[in-house]
Amino acid sequence: MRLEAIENFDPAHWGDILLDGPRRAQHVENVKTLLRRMGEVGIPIMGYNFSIAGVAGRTRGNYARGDAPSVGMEGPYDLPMPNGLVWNMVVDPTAPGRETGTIPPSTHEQLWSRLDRFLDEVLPVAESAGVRLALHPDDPPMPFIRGQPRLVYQPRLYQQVIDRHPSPANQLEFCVGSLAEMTEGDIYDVVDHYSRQQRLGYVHLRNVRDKVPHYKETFIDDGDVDVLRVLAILQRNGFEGVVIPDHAPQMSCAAPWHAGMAYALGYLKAGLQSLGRR
Ligand SMILES: [Mn+2]
Repeated sequence: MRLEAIENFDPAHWGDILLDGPRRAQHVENVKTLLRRMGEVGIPIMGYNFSIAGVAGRTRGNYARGDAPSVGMEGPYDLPMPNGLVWNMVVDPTAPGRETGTIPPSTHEQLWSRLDRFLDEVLPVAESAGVRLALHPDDPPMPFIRGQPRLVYQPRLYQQVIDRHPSPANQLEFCVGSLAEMTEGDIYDVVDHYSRQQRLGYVHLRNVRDKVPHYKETFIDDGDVDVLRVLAILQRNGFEGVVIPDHAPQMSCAAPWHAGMAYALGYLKAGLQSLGRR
C-alpha cells in the first residue's frame, strides 16, 4: 500500500494560524515539521481546510433514497463559536470564558490575508520536501458560518487561491460535492476549468441535491451531479490522481457506514472501468 495523502491538520496543532492567535509561530513550525516528515516518508499530498468554524451547521436526517440517513442543511447556522473551539474541536479546555465567551468574528479580508501569510511561509518548505498542499473548499459553502467568514464558498474563489500563490505545491482538494452545493457556477464547467489547469491534488467525488442553505447529500447515482460525466471530464483533461467518495449515505445493515461507502466505491470503480481505466 502506498499513501497518497493525509487529510486535515489537527486543529490543536495549527488552530492559531486560522485565528491569528498567540501560538501562531509555533503552529507554523508544526506544519513545516509535518511537511518535512511527509516528504521523508514519501506521502505526496497534504489535504486541508482553511476554515475557522469547519464543518458546522449541517443537519442529519433520512434524506437519501429509501429514507437512508444522510446529512444536509436546513437553513443558515449563525450560533457563535465558544472560546477555545476551532473546527468543531475544543483545542483549549482552559480558555477564559469558554462557557460564556465567544471567538470574535473575523472578516473575509482577514481570512484571506491569514491564508496568504500561511502559504508564503509553508509553500517553500512543501516544495523542497516534494509535498503538495491541497485546499478543500468550504463545507458547507456558506459566506459565513457561526459568524466566521469562509474562504471558498463559490467556485470562482478557488481561482484566487491559485492566482495568489502560483507555486506548483499549491493545489486543490477538489470536492465535487461541496462545489455542487454552491449557488453559482455549472459543476461541469467548474470541473473542466480547474482540472484543465492541472491543479487538482485529489478529488472528493460525491453527489448532492439542491444548493446551500437547503441541500442534501444523496447516493452517488441519485443527486444533481452526473458523476460519470465528471469522471469523463477528469479523464479528458489528463487527471491521474486519486478519486475517493468523501462521504456517503448509510445503508440499513450491520455496517451502515461501510456499506454506504462500498456502494459509492463500486459505482466509481465501474465508472472508471467504463472509461478504460483500471
Ligand atoms: Mn469533501
